[in-house]
Amino acid sequence: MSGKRGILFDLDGVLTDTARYHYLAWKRLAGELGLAFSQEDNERLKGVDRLRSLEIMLELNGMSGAGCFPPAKKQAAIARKNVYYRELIRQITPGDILPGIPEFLEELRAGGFRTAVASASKNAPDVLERLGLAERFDYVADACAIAKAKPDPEVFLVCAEALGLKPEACIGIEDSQAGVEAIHRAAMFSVGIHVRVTSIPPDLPLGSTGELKLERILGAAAQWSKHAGYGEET
Ligand code: B16
Ligand code: MG
Repeated sequence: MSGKRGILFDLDGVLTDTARYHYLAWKRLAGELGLAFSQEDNERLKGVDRLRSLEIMLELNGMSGAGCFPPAKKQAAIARKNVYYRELIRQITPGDILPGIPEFLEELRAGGFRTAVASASKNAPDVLERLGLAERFDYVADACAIAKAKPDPEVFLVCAEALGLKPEACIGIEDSQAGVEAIHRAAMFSVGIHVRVTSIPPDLPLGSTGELKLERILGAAAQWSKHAGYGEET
């Protein structure tokens, strides 16, 4: 990995903690639909897109059969969940940026890194605006234009291309298992923030965003590059 590099950020769970708002919105919908839904269940929805999230909820309730929930009813349900979610995110302010993120973004700017947001959320532009971060990234992926949801690598590959970088010149930061798998499949170095590992572990697991320090990440990525056959660090 030499020359220009990119750092690709997930949004929900990395730049800010919207997981609790997603949980509250899903919980409200579940209550209306008579479905059981716990905080533990919510872990499985992290990084997963809206429709797939509903499908997981239905599966957990033994209602995955096609007859149980026709497509139109699914669309109506996820639209309603989004209305509830949007009500909740109105309260987001710059004070909701997770610890260490402003300092890390400064480090990246000073070091000449390119940055992008690789989120599955169609609400990402609104959330970034509310956080006061909309202008801080070189590129924000449009979740509406991403055909294949995480764990597919598409959103990370789209970000790398938009930054004019090869995948191996990029580092992805994620809080979800689906996201880490997507970074892995994009052939990028992955940093995990408090990821509950169920299959693929992040290349660098961290406990919180406060641990995002450029020197540590680059050191670990350099080791990884050698193993992955991308050559020496410059
Ligand atoms: P929306 P990320 C993901 O965002 C969330 O983790 C996930 O829980 C949510 O269902 C998904 O966005 C879609 O969000 O309903 O707002 O389009 O973690 O990829 O930034
Ligand atoms: Mg996330």
